[in-house]
Amino acid sequence: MKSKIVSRVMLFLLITNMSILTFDVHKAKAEPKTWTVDDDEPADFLKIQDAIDAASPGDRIQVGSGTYYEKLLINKAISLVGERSTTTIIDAMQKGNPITVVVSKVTIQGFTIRNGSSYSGIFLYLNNNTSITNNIIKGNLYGIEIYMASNNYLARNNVENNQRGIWIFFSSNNTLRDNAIAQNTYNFGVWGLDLEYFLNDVDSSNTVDSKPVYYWINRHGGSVPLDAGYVALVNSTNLTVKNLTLNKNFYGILLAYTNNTIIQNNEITNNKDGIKLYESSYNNLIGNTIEDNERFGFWLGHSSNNKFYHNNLINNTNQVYEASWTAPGIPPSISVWDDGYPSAGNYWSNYSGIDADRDGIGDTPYTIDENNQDRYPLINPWSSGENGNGSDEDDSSENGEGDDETTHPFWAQWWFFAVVAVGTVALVGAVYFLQKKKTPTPTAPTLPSEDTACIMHG
Ligand SMILES: [Ca+2]
Ligand SMILES: [Ca+2]
Repeated sequence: MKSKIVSRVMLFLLITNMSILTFDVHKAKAEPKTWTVDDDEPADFLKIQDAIDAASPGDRIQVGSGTYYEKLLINKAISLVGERSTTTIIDAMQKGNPITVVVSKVTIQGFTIRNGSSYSGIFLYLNNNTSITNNIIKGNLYGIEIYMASNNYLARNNVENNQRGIWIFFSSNNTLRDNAIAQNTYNFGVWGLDLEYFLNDVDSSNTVDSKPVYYWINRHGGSVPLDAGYVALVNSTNLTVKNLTLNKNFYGILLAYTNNTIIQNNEITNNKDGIKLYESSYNNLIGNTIEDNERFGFWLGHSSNNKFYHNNLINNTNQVYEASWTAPGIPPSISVWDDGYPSAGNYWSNYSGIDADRDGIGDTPYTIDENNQDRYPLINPWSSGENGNGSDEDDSSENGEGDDETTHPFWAQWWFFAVVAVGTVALVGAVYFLQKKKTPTPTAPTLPSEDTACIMHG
């Protein structure tokens, strides 16, 4: 009986305490506070981080014009508002991320965020529902790095002169509007190993070097406009990407979960990777010039049955990367790398074979790996629309055998084919003899160590 009374008293005390606690929480939420920060005028704080440390979730921190040499850690759901983006400056002095956000429901607006050097201007990590608007972000490794963070909103930011502009990595459903991404070594990129990580809402109000971003999801039919500065096709089919100049992005063109597209006559230079295919098949990549890309010309992951021909691969650090070479568990990509003879394959600037019969096609294949080889590598770069090699847009005359037969005398063709046949027999004999002496085994290229994990790092 006594113990029953004691337990009832304890229960009463517990409930009373809980209701007081609940009341306190509600009270704190009901009255968000505004804190002020200024470097040279009266304010609550001199340093922004001191204001963050003092603030409660829901509070607003108003920062006056000035330069704040700080690395901010935002671990509360606060609003951080600068007086004016051009005059309210957060400078990390090359010592770390100017701003790291590790909680949800944060707002950052109206700052210049600079000098992270080898760190990220704004690093969003594992958070949601954060709003980054009206900032100028420069002089960092990444301008804005979004890592495993979803449902965030980025608008009207100028992201310029960073090593990388905006990078969305293993993150879903982020919305980007009117961001001007310019003069970064690599302006924009999105990466992840599942479809959900490519499902971000990036419309063409965003620009890279003043050209629209076309980040298309779930499209079936249509052509990417000629003013494109960035192209990603996600979960799409039957699209055309033609006659574009695409440079200085993480990837010149990204295809993820996309099939049956035509990628033709594009000029893709100075990206990290030229054309990246992930979980994408039955695409035709024809007549593109892929030159001087920092890492790979073509990047392939789990993407088979694509057809590549008449592309020029020139001076990319590695011409092709195939994910199964370094990522165990990913099935090899197996594709077609030529259009048969005499239409031919691709031009590879590092091809070392010869053309003894002078038909413009190398006499030995260009081997990518054991599953992929270009049987008819071009000796000279393909030029579309010129007389030399002919044009891909001009297929009817190229393949119009009927017309040719009626206009050429029979003996001319017979003579021509006889010479080719004798030459081929001689050549095959010579090649066979040489190969008996030295049989090369196809191997995947040795990759620089930083690239071995690139299936994860994108
Ligand atoms: Ca001031
Ligand atoms: Ca030849």
